[in-house]
Amino acid sequence: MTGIWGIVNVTPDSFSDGGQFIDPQRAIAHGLALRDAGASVLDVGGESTRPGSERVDPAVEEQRVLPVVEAFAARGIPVSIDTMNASTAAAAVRAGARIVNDVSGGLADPGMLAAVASSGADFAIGHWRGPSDDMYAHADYRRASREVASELRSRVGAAAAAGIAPARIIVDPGIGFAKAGEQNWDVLRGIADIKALGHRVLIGTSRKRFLSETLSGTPADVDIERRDLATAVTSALAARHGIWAVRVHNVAATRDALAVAHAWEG
Ligand code: PMM
Repeated sequence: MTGIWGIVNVTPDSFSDGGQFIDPQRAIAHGLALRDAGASVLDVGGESTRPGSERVDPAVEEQRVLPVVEAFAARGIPVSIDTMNASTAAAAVRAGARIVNDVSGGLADPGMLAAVASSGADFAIGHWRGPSDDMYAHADYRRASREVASELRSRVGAAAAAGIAPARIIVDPGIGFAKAGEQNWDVLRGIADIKALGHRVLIGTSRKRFLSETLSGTPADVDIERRDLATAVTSALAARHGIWAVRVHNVAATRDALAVAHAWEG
């Protein structure tokens, strides 16, 4: 069964829900609603990684996320902390997070791998080629899924060398990160290359720009409802391809899509 990670962005500027949940009480209420809708993990983030965004001071990031992580952990809800900062990752695990989700796979902060190793948390390694402010400068691939898989393999090797047991590692091809338009579809078409790494695979397509581009045929954004419908379809296809979990904003839509996909599979 494909799991659902519900996104709780405690940020003023995330890609599609920026500013809605910057107040911790609203973020907590939102996360609880996502849990009730069927999320198996709540993924809490305090720094936007949308294209062009700037880095956030780790102290500000911690202020945003720690009360939210604590509130979910106190209710026994599995929490993932979406951060590129080792200090935030360590603090969030102390506050109860069970998974560190680093979209940079440990590349952004040289202290990340050691922090995760000693924390005992699971580690979601995202494929990444550089900070969001100029990530499209690195969007150059011949065989996208092969290159993403081979770069992820080297990050998995670095994580294992730092003492993170392979069973604790999750891999994520980083949809939208240093990948433009069709390159994202190339990665998804070749998802078998990512699965062949032998780890749990997490995918985040939710509301991303490449879906808008596919629906509209132009770089213009389509509205949230259409992006959520497109995301629900990618969730169903992820289930079809044996993906371990999908990271989404609209948990209810993906829950329904997965129920239908699983019914078809029998
Ligand atoms: N995408 C975003 C943020 N965190 N984490 C993982 N593991 N995979 C992703 O694809 C991913 C992520 C950016 O999306 P958002 O700004 O809508 O949260």
